[in-house]
Amino acid sequence: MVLGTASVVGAATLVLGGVPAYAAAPHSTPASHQHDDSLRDLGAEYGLRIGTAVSPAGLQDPEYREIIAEEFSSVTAENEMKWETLEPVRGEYNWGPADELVEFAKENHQLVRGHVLLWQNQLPAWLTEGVADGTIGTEELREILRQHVYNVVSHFKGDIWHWDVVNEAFVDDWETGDFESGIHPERFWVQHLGPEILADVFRWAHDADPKAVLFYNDYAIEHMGQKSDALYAWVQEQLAAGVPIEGIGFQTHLSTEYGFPGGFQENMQRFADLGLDIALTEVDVRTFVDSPETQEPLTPALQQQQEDYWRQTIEACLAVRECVSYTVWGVSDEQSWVPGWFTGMGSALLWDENLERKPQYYVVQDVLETADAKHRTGRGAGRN
Ligand code: 9MR
Repeated sequence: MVLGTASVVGAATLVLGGVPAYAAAPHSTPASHQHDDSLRDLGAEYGLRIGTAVSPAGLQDPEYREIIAEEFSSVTAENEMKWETLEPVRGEYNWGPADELVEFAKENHQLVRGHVLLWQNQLPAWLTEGVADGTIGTEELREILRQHVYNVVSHFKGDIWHWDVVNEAFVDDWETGDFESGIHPERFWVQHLGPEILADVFRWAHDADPKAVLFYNDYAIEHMGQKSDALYAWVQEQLAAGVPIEGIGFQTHLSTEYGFPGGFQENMQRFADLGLDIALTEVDVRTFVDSPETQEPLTPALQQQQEDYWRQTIEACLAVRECVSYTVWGVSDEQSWVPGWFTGMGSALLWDENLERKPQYYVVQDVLETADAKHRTGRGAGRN
């Protein structure tokens, strides 16, 4: 992801300002919310899978495992299906960590979202260095990619519900320059193999596992804007050309620095109306916190804003019948990617660093318990 420098500087200043009184207050559970319905059971009433990203560290910890098993009905490997982890040495695949997660999912009757086939990040050094020094030329690169897609999709064939086939290929709204098609010309794969490579990867993945549902996945496409419009136009073209794109993954990494994405529900709906499934694939809501260790929001207003954003994400998903999965990007704040990437920010998930449920957990639970019964019909009847 591209980080805004302004936000990083702003965060550092706020943290230096000291710890507010609110930071010391423990999370409280409202009396009316002390019930035991898990998110996965509540989601099941709508045909909605509730998922989480899982890391090997999480999978080793018994308390963590228990939460993942009890609360979630789908899982995504946070990093273990990415190319650098799967093939750190050319020709030598390291399936172990990903296989372990797939096994765990089977034991716990969970579906697996495969993440990710084509992405410019977390590529193995042998690949990027080979391209940079010219020892891997264009034709060979294309063949390496094709082989990788076949290897990976075939290895997991039958075990993957959704594949994030292409990840983060479009230009962001805040980037300036002449980006006619909306597909970023400078990201690794398009830079070296041209924009048509995106469609090829969908075709290869479909050949290797015709039953997996194939997704385009991205961040900052939640709101109606240039990026989501460009993606929408591109997807329409691809569908007309018979490219097997079957879903759109809205990552949904939100921050209290920005407003809630404008038109989120309508935006999901327009993609759904093209005949696509919708997934919220990496939901988290970060804010300014006291420290990376304790991750207490700096003010009650920020905490409130986070809760409000969580409510709106799950409500928007429920309101779109084609929204079949809602995945949060990790379990506890302690293992979230956020503090490492955004100085001064955190508290982005539903469990705190002690694996206690946070107020935002109860917000999501409450929406699932009280949402309009009309959302309970029809969902998931299609491809899942
Ligand atoms: O959560 C992942 C983190 O552990 C990795 O260090 C990071 C490296 O690129 O990737 C994070 O996951 C990303 C996901 O794969 C794609 N969308 C953005 C996520 C957060 O950066």
